[in-house]
Order: sequence, then structure tokens, then C-alpha cells
Amino acid sequence: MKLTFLVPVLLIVISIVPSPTSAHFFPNISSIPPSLIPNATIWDAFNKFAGCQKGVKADGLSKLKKYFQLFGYINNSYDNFSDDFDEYLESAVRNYQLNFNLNATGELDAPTLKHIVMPRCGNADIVNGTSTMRSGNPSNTYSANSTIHAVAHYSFFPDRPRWPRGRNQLTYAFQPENQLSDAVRGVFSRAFERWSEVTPLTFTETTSFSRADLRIGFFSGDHGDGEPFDGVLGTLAHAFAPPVGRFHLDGEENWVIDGDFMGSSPMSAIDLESVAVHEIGHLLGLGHSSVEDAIMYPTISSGTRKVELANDDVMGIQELYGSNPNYNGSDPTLTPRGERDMSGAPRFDCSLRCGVLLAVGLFSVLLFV
Ligand code: TQI
Ligand code: ZN
Ligand code: ZN
Repeated sequence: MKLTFLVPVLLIVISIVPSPTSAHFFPNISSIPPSLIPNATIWDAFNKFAGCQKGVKADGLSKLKKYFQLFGYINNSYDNFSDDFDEYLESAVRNYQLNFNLNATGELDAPTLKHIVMPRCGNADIVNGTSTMRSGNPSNTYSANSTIHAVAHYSFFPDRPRWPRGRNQLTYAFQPENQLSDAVRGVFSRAFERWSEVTPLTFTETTSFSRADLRIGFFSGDHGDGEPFDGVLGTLAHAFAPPVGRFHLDGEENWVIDGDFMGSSPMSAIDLESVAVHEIGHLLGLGHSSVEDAIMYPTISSGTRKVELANDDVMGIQELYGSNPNYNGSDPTLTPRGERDMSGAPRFDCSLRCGVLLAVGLFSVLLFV
């Protein structure tokens, strides 16, 4: 009698409790089997619109309009998606260009298309008519020092949440079920270090998961917070704004611990430290930035590591927490963007960006419109 009641209840409880996964880790890039490397020519579809501008008609432009609507550039109430390059599309293109710091031509020029076909973060850039990226806003102009004037493109969450003043010593813990190796924990510790170097914040690992300020765990699929993971690529990780402190990673990604990507071609390998530095930015209260070099920029080049804070990230985090008294802003790795650009050094760029586009989202747009 009792048992017939208990068994179903137990089953329900078990299925509700989020299940942390044993994540896939690869010590380095060459240890990933080729069968796990997807071919990513699917983005080529939009490239045929090169040079398109207002007034023309081109087969498939309606799908591009759907893409812009998905990311907030075209009003949701608008659903007459013809293949005409009309003023709605032009204004969407122009706003997109502004958000991503491209020349605001309103035309589908090569740099713009290159951006559109890049995998990207699945969330909209514009929500309720307000850009979440604060780009091109002249009020964000700051003076980095007496000779360099640059535009700040960092952003915060609505209402600017931050960890409370007087609580600069934050603790973090790993989901115990994940049983992470020292090598993996070391990656997170280095990622935290990058933010503590430039702020008064300190981050200490603790074994008490329930009492930690920041809680890190690897999960697969639906894990109980309404933001399910989606397997290889797509969403890699997410982190909640202060004071939530939850930092979840998709256990199905091919996480690389020692991200030495030298000479390798685009693939599904994701550098764990790069993602950790970005998500910690969110945990501390930073939103996305439209500065391409910034850690908080919403795409990441595949086959590369991006772990150093850019000047824009430093300005953003210091606006929330102030500077580290021991931090001396002349660190050569933190040269302001304007200066770095003038060096003329060739920049590695790869038209394929890793992992971030909700492949599913865009795919369903392409297939079902
Ligand atoms: N995850 C998204 C991200 O961290 C989730 C997200 C979208 C988000 N908008 C947000 C989180 C706003 C907080 C606030 O951006 S992701 C990158 C990128 C992702 C993306 O898996 O798409 C990195 C994870 F875009 F920067 F490359 C890590 Cl580094
Ligand atoms: Zn989650
Ligand atoms: Zn992000």
C-alpha cells in the first residue's frame, strides 16, 4: 500500500531534480575526434545578398528579415515578409551595423554580411525598442587618458545590479556531482583572477556549494531553470546577474582545457577559459559590449582563445566596483583599443565563429518560413 504510493512519488522527484552531467573535457585540441567536428557551411545562404541595397528585390530577402526580427531589429507586429529590400530592412541593417560598430551604410556590404553569418548569441540585441548593447551612444564617450578618446561600449543589466558594497570577498563552489579535476578548477580560478586583478573583488573557492555566492555547474539539456542547454554548439553556457550567482555550462560541449588552437581549422571545440571569463563578467553585472575585442562582445572566434580583458571590459567593471588599488592601468595587454588598431598588425580572423548562434533558431527560420 505504502510502496505503491512511494514509487511514483520518488520517480517524479528524481525527474525534477536537475541532473548535473559529467562533462566532456579534452586536454587539448588534437584529442577531439574528427567525428565531433561539424561542417558549418550552412551560413553561406545569406552571402548571396552581397551588395544588396534599398529598392532591389532578391530571392530569400524575406528570410533575412525574419533573422532581423528574431534579434529585435524588426518589430514583431510586422509580418509582411516580402523579398523587397524596403525601408524596414534598411533600418534594420543600419541599426545592426550601429550595434556591431560597423559602417552604418544601411546596405548589405561585405563586412555586414560577414557578421550576419557568424554564429552568435541567441538573445535579441534589441528588446522593446532598446538596444541591449548601448552602441554608438555619444553619452558613452569617455576619455581613457589625455590623448586617447574612445567610445565605451560596455553595458549593464537593467537597473545595474551589482554585488553589494562591503561584500568584496566573494566565494565560489562547483556542483559536487561534477567531480571536476584540478585542471578544470584551475581554469576557473585563472578566469576569476582576470577580474580580481582590475577590481577590489576577490574570489575564493569553497567546498560548501549551498553557501557559496557563485555556483558553477555543468548540466545537459533541461536542468530546471527554464533555460535548457542544446547539445554541441548553440548555447555554451549562461550566467545570471547579481545577486543570483548561478553559472551553468553545457556539459555536452567539447570543452578544451588547454586552449592551444594553433593551426587548427574551425571546429566545435570550445575554449573553457574564454567562456568562463565572459560568463564571470555576467555574474558580476556586465552585459554585452559592441567592442569586438572585448571579452563581453557577444561572439567569439573559433579556434582561438580570448581571455584577456580589453580596455572596454575594464572600464565597465570598474564603473560598477571601482579599481583594484594594486592595479596599474599601464598593463601592456590592456592598451586601449584605439591605440592597438593603429599598430596595423594582421589580426587573425576567421569567418566562422564558434558556437554561439542558436543554430536551431536560425535554422528553423530558414526552413519553416
Ligand atoms: N550564452 C549567452 C552569453 O553568455 C547567454 C546570454 C545571452 C546571456 N544574452 C545574455 C547571458 C545576457 C547573460 C546576459 O552571452 S552563450 C559567448 C560569446 C555564450 C556566448 O553560450 O551564447 C560566450 C557563452 F557570445 F561571447 F561568444 C560564452 Cl564567450
Ligand atoms: Zn542553467
Ligand atoms: Zn554573454
